[in-house]
Amino acid sequence: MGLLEGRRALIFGVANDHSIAWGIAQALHAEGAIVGFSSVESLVERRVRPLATSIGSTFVEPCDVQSDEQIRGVMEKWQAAHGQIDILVHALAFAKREDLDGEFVATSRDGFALAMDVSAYSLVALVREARPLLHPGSSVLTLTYYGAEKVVANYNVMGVAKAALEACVRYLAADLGPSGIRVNAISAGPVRTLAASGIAGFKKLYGSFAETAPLRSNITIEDVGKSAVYLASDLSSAVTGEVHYVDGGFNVLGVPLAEG
Ligand code: NAD
Ligand code: 0WE
Repeated sequence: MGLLEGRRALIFGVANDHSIAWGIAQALHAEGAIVGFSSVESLVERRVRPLATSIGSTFVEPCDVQSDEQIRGVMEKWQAAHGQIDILVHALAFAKREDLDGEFVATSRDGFALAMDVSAYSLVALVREARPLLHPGSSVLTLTYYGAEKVVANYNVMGVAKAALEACVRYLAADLGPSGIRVNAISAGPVRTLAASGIAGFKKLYGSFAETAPLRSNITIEDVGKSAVYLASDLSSAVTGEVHYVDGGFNVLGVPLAEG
């Protein structure tokens, strides 16, 4: 008997089999959850549908999270197909590539607004549109990164957006807690996903992470999936508004220098 037997999970943010959202989908599925997906239209048929099929899932709907109307459409289709949502996963972010390099002070007004809209506000919009389908015991999960708290070179406007996202988690947890709905974030260490490819300095950051983190290893999408099972399940029944680190202990270091 799985920890999530019969639970229904709707997951936003699978791009390919390297995606953190895919690691979460597989882990939830392995514990018995029924999983459905929403991704940007261009990825749906070629990338996401085959992955969904591989775990027996038929629900794959396109959605640009910048559109309330498209989000509403996905929730309506989910309700028709599955009824309620037991687990809602938000695993997406976007900033202009030019804003993830050089000085943060150079960030344009529209680059700032875009990063905030896609990477932080979209969680609020997803939860608002999903709210009629959420119920006591439902769990909402998002993905964040350490650059929200401390300066990480080149992360720039995404750090500001992740700080906003983490604050959204706390305010949403306060709003939805009285309804028995929990909202948490996983702060993951660096993972080589599509969103990390071609990022200035990512390779160096990724390598030094494994040399420095207390557990002396990079983290995997399977590691994130296992913590997602905990946060999605009754195992975390009294946990809400939290940022849960899946980073091999990196965030506890005061002076992150490789030793021994
Ligand atoms: P990924 O590229 O696999 O996933 C990012 C997803 O965001 C893609 O599926 C993309 O289509 C989606 N997306 C972007 N703009 C969108 C829009 N307007 N509407 C709908 N979807 C949109 O990369 P990932 O690393 O798995 O990213 C998932 C989450 O994990 C992100 O929130 C990211 O910030 C976070 N995260 C990543 C790392 C890392 O090192 N890769 C570390 C910590 C947190
Ligand atoms: O959240 C992220 C990445 C999010 C992201 C990635 C891209 C690349 C392609 C958002 N927008 C875009 N826009 C694009 O055009 N991470 C946690 C991974 C990441 O990104 C970094 C990192 C790390 C870690 C950027 C700079 C420095 C470190």
